[in-house]
Amino acid sequence: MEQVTIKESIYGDQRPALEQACAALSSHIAQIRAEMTEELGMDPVEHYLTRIKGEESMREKCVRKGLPVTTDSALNIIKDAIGVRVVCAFVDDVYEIRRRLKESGKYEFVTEKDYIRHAKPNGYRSYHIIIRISGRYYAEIQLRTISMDTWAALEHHLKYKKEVGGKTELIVQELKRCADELASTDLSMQTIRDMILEQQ
Ligand code: 0O2
Repeated sequence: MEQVTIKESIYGDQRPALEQACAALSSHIAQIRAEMTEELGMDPVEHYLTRIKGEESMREKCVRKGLPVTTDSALNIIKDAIGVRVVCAFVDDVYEIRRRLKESGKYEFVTEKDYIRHAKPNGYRSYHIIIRISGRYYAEIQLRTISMDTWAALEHHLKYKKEVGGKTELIVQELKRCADELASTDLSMQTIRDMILEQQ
């Protein structure tokens, strides 16, 4: 008789609790979004996504980091089993959402990386926060603007393509130039929004 082997989840028996923590974080972001929409008279969030890192992707990350492929590595050493990406219209909204998350006092802020004020050498911009929920699960929150998100998606896509004809250096330079131009456009858009708000 054919034997079917069911692979155990890398999250062990923690998966339902992890999903609950992810759902609670998602509702909190929805609540912040609703409050800000009410106050600003416009929705500051273009879209947001929450996810539990896929089984294979988590296993691959453990291997890539030289860690044993265990529930402990997945939940306690790697800190993005829960992931949230909030894509905002304007740069100020990124910092405002960060402030509201922090001031809610609901989470322990473990690390923060401001790749907006300090872009990565390749031009990557985003605000990353690792939080701990109820002293148990880690989550990575990425906050960024639409332009930053578009650039990251494109760069991610290109990273996996083979460069043809030794043009790698040029591609890297051009990507960086695009990232800087988008950042400058973000600043102009923010200034326009500030002027509109002042007029109102
Ligand atoms: P995935 O598959 O998207 O989750 P970490 O690797 O998380 O332990 P690191 O690299 O110091 O630690 O974290 P960092 O810099 O905060 O980056 C975490 C995530 O941000 C990455 O997750 C990417 O999703 C994204 N990111 C960081 N740098 C870049 C970049 O240059 N380009 C793009 N497109 N995305 C980036 P993972 O785990 O690498 O991958």
